[in-house]
Amino acid sequence: MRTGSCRLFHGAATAAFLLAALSGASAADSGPAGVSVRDGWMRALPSSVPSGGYFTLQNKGGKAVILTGANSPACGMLMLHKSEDKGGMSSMMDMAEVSVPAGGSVSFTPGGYHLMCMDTTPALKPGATVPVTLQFKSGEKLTVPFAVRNAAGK
Ligand SMILES: [Cu+2]
Repeated sequence: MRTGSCRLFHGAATAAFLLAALSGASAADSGPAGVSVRDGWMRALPSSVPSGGYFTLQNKGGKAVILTGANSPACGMLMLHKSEDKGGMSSMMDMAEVSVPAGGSVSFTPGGYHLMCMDTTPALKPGATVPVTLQFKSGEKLTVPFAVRNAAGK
């Protein structure tokens, strides 16, 4: 019965891990199942100028997720924006929600959806890493590190 006991042990180890993860503070910020963030970064600009945050939100889960907001200790306020080109004039709109379909992804890029970091703190300096927490309509949150780059995006 070697296999049986091995499986038993594995099950116990998994349960212990899950318990540890659930009781840990970070577990509450692990986001909806299957949802992850890739290539998160924020552009540091001279103080008091709003800074953009960019990333790709991937949803490998079985149902659509809806992003409703974001926050970061590096920003007084972190807003969901979308840049739009209207007759050669670029403008930004506040977005109340951004939906990511099941099995899909949404890219936040300069010129499209982006995060807008208002009232930046000194933590937002090139070379640093700042945490960003994404909030979903389900009430779940996902906290990920964003790299801070300079005005040129490097
Ligand atoms: Cu903006």
